[in-house]
Amino acid sequence: MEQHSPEQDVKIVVTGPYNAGKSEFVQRFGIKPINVAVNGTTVGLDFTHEMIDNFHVHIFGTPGQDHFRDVQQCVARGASGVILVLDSADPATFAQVEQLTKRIKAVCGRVPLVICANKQDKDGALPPERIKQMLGFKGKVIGSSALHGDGTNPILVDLLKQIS
Ligand SMILES: Nc1nc2c(ncn2[C@@H]2O[C@H](COP(=O)(O)OP(=O)(O)OP(=O)(O)O)[C@@H](O)[C@H]2O)c(=O)[nH]1
Ligand SMILES: [Mg+2]
Repeated sequence: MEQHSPEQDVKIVVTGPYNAGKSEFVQRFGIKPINVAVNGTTVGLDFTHEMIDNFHVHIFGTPGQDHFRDVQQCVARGASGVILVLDSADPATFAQVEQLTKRIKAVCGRVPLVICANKQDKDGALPPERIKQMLGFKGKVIGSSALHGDGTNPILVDLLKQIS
């Protein structure tokens, strides 16, 4: 008889500065993604789920605006991995990475984190290697264009590898 390994539930949180493309990223997964937003900005959360290998992945997106910091922590609590989305063409927002990472670690602990260098399709987008260097980040920085669905899946797969 064919053997099936049991599926494993995994919660992933997608966070990052305002307007970086978090909701667009989450929208690339699952059948009917949810986005709780007002006038195009997330005020609640993004949510979707998808099977990847034997993982049933539950993907939660946080708001980006700083005054929603309590909501960010509420949405992120208990996640086993973090995708931190940046707008690669907006380096002024990179200064928020440290504070956001601290805020998420406070509720998730020291879980694997991948930086998504999003909006690679935009003129002036900095390449992932340059962003990694600017941040002094030791982990993975992977490029994507969530708008076109380019590079989003490999980022999630890479994070899942680090979790399993
Ligand atoms: N060119 C380009 N635009 C993108 C990309 N990803 C997102 N956008 C656009 O950037 C804008 C903001 O995207 P959102 O996904 O709403 O950003 P967010 O990070 O969820 O924003 P908040 O929830 O308000 O913090 C929208 O107009 C998106 O269509 C991308 O890869 N390339
Ligand atoms: Mg959003």
